[in-house]
Amino acid sequence: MKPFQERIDELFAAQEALLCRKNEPVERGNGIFTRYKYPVLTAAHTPIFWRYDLNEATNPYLMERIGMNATMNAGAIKWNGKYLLMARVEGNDRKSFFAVAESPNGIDNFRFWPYPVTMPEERVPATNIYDMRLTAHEDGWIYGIFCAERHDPAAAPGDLSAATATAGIARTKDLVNWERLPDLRSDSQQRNVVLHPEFVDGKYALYTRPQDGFIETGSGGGIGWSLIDDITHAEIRTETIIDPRHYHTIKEVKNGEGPHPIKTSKGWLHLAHGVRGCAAGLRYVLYLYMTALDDPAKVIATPGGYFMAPEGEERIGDVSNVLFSNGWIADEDGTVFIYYASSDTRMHVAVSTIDRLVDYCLNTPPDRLTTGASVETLKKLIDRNQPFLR
Ligand code: BGC
Ligand code: BMA
Repeated sequence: MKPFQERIDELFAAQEALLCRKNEPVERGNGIFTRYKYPVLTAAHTPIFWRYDLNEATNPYLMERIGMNATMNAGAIKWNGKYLLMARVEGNDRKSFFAVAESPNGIDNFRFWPYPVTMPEERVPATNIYDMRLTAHEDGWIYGIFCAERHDPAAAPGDLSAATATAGIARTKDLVNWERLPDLRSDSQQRNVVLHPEFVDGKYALYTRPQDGFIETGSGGGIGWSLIDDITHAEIRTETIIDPRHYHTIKEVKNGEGPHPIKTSKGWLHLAHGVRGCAAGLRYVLYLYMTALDDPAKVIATPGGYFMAPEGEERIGDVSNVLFSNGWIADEDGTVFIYYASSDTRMHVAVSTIDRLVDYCLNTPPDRLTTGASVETLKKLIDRNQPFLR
């Protein structure tokens, strides 16, 4: 066996090469966005000193002591000129936790901060927390809203899978020290709850996703909207569905808001996920929609079908056939970095611009819900293109 120090040096050198690898755009896209070749975060990006005991006396074989299984579903924010991902890191023990990874340019060189987030507990501690949406609110706080999962106290004896999903709420000024607020009170279970960045009618505004059970949305009709009187005791009193699910679409079974929408001159630009069931299980894809500038709950554009779906290696992972996004960053120059996870395993980036994404939303035909209507829509484009064909 090589000397201990030599083995350690090799470990660090190999990781350094991974962390410093330059990312490359994948050319020949669809004009809407550009994918980047390498995942921006994987389990191998987590610090070596999280996983290994570096003391030869207690770890002579230099074995991993705490395994990291995946990095996924990251919130995102630009912070002091750096691109930050609030990753959902999942250990080999299936517990997720939050950890910040920082990049100078948004596309590569993501490096974890030394410690994961210590999230204060609610009155009833959660078993698992995941999928944080970050919102720098106009009240001056940065909020993180995430799913807090607990074993269902009403579960039948022996049923160890029945669980409850609740929106956990916390806020911070520095992304290190968090103040935990009471979980969102709601008659239904909630996942994919997102805070709108501005006050609406003087109130905090939440995108919600009511669901009857832990997995099934049941009568939960889609992405909801609710105004909240007091964010320090957040409670849903009224909830309206603004983006409904629909039979035989990409969001037949479930949908959910991604990160908070981006404000553009033409309206609020939203990124969401849609889910359908198939023989292979649930298929998660990403879609966009827009709402009115003066009324973020009023849908003004619904481009049909998916915006991004799993491709190549993205298709495979712990939960295959899944793209999920809860983080994007709009830069001052109009560039948009879309951070998405594939198959609950790794994080990627795709890059576009506000202008392109708005053009996509306003000019992609909506889903008119039947084959007949889709063929008519297609024929119209073919007709309009005739003069341009040589
Ligand atoms: C998992 C989530 C998943 C949810 C519903 C949770 O236990 O951690 O990733 O979205 O179950 O399937
Ligand atoms: C969900 C999400 C994600 C996850 C997806 C696929 O319900 O909330 O946590 O990526 O399932 O497992």
